[in-house]
Amino acid sequence: DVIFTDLDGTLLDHDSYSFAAAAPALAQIAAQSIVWVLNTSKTSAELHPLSQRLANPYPYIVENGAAVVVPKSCDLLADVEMELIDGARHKRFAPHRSDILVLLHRWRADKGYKFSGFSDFDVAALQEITGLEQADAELALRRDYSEPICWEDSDERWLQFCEDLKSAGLQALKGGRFHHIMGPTNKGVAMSWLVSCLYPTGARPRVIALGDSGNDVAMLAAADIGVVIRSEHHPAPEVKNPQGEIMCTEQYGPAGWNEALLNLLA
Ligand code: 2M8
Ligand code: MG
Ligand code: MG
Repeated sequence: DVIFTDLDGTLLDHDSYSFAAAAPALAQIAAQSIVWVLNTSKTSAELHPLSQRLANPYPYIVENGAAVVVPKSCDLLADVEMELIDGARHKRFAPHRSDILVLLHRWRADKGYKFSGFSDFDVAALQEITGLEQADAELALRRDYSEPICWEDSDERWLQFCEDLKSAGLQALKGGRFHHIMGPTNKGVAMSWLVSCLYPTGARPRVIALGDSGNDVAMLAAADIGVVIRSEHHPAPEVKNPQGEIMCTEQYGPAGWNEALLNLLA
């Protein structure tokens, strides 16, 4: 097996960001030496300490499929051409955030859309909305490829805004709290690319993916087993036309993650 997992609301509790409830399944993954890949909305800056806290030595996928990042300590994908950013190697699938911000701020000025995004927040404001610790909020603000926003306008204006995004080759993906404005990629695109790099020939392992929100749907649909993690905060996203099997957990967040993986790896 190979595992791809979302973090917030999935392996990490939506409010406390704790993964304590997933400890038994994490131990099982380590015992079986299973390759497991973090596939998240979070930034490369956030993933650097977080992957260490989780004792995960593998590449990770950041900002909703915007890039696969191979940290300095990991020697996988050595023969793949990548950009070197702050000592880590990035395979990029999306435009830079600076290009996205130019458009968003122009539209807000010209068309009067009402929204606020990470570029409007300071560390304290982001902590207030997300409950992140100060150091973690600082890292979440260091974004390379996407802009999470809170929409403060009507549903009708939202549809208009989505049309504008589309004409510019951009899209909005729904995370647990924010709409992520980003280029034409997703967690499924980056996952499939990484699977074909890790297993270029012969039999591929079974691909298990776990996630709780709309931004996870493409990853869940592209997996052999897509696990929808139940949320206390929002309804389960609908996974249309899955390539494999879809299952939903009984328990919420990391407890659901633990439940699903202990069953699947038994
Ligand atoms: C944002 O992502 C979550 C993921 O679902 C959301 O949309 O609610 C990201 O900006 C991420 O960088 C940050 O760590 C997280 C904190 O809740 O929020
Ligand atoms: Mg999530
Ligand atoms: Mg996420």
